[in-house]
Amino acid sequence: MSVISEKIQEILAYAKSRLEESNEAGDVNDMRVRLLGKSGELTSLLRGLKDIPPEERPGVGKLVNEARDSIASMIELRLALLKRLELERKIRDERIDVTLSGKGIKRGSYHPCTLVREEILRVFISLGFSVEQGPEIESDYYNFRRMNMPKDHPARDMQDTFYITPDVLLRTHTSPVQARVMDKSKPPIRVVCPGKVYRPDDDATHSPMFQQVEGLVVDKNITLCDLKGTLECAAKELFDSKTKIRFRPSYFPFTEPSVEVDVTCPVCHGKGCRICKGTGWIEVLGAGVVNPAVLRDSGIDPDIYSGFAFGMGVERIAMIKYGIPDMRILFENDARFLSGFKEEI
Ligand code: 2NM
Repeated sequence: MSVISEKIQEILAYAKSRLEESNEAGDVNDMRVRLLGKSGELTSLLRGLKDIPPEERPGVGKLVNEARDSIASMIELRLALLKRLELERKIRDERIDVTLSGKGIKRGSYHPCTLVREEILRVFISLGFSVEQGPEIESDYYNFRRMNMPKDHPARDMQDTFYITPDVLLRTHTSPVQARVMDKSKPPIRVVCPGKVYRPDDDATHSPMFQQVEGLVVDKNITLCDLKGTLECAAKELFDSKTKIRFRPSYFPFTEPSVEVDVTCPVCHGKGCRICKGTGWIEVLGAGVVNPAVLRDSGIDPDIYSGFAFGMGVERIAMIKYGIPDMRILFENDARFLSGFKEEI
């Protein structure tokens, strides 16, 4: 009896010291198997009960069972302690310092052409124009015929064209939008038409796809003076308030008279520099008084109404405004270039 009792005390002491050294739940579970499992020492003590005198068996059995219970509760206590320590470690190590400054999300910026297009629109909207858009795939009829350019017209060579079929093409200008506006509305008309246009040219100053903003005003008594006043006002808003403009005679089939419009160089203010090639002036758009034939084809009586129209290339204005030497830079989408434009619309 006392031998077995000593053995049990030994096992209990062993269990206590080993459990106190166990710092992982896995080790504690190994101990459970070792001490309480089928081939554990307490189990073999129970098996040995048959070899001791029958009258001693109940007492020994009780001792062994008490030892089992006490080891089981030591194991549970140890596991609970380890779990609590692990939680405390996590709370300590994984704490988020909410006072640290954030990493910051990189903010995108508008493309310079978007900035310029929206700025142009803003200026004309402030002058009472409304904005209209139309299809990029157009009919020969709206793109050319309605712009006073029948199939054999020499001016078609001025605007080399991407054809889809002989009668369907990628619009070469946004003028067809204005023809559609004249079809559906009566004067007074004041519209600006922004959008992508397509021409098969590709070099430092031409891209096969570029953006235009064209404008159209039709009302009674509209003259070249109204055109000049409107464009002078817009140029002062778009560049700077000291900007002057000048008209040079030109030719478009859809306007008569037609003009090219120069502004005083926004970089050197007329002194002469790289951008204006030393002339102090820089060409920014084409314009004119709407050809009476265009009005008539649109169902507007040219004896009662007259109009002016203008058209500008957004990329070209962006190049002038930001001193960009090659148009292709605007289409490469190199983030190092684009991220320099932080203005808001
Ligand atoms: C330009 C230059 C001059 C123009 C004319 C018309 C319309 F619809 F009235 F006929 N739209 N746009 C026009 C006139 C466009 O771009 C350089």
